[in-house]
Amino acid sequence: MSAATRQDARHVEPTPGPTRARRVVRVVAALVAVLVVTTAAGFWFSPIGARWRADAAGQQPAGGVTTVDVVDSNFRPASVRVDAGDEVTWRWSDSQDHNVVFEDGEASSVQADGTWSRTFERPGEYAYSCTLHLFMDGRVVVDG
Ligand SMILES: [Cu+2]
Repeated sequence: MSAATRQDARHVEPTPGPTRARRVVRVVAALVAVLVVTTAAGFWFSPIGARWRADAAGQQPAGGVTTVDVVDSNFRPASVRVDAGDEVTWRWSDSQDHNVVFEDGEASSVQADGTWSRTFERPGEYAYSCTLHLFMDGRVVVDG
């Protein structure tokens, strides 16, 4: 009985090498996961994260608004809903230069003041951003 137990113990006894390595890998993986989560959370709640959270894609478009303010490195409101044929005007009021560049190629110049307008003839969703600050983005939803 005791011999059998000793033999079982010998069989069950894991080789220390791989088990230890596996444990180290597991601990490192856990630490990396914690690091990734805390970094992501830190970013999410940082001022830049707040801008990302405020991004156009996550916002309900403001209806009946045809003037977008370019202020404090933001488009306000970042998302607007207009009717086909409407003209939307961007009004700069910032100490930094910005532009409005649409995915379809329509673009304002780089400017710190003044205005730029675009008329939207066709229904659809038009995404744009400031190419100098890629976190600045917006969209125009055009109803038919
Ligand atoms: Cu900008």
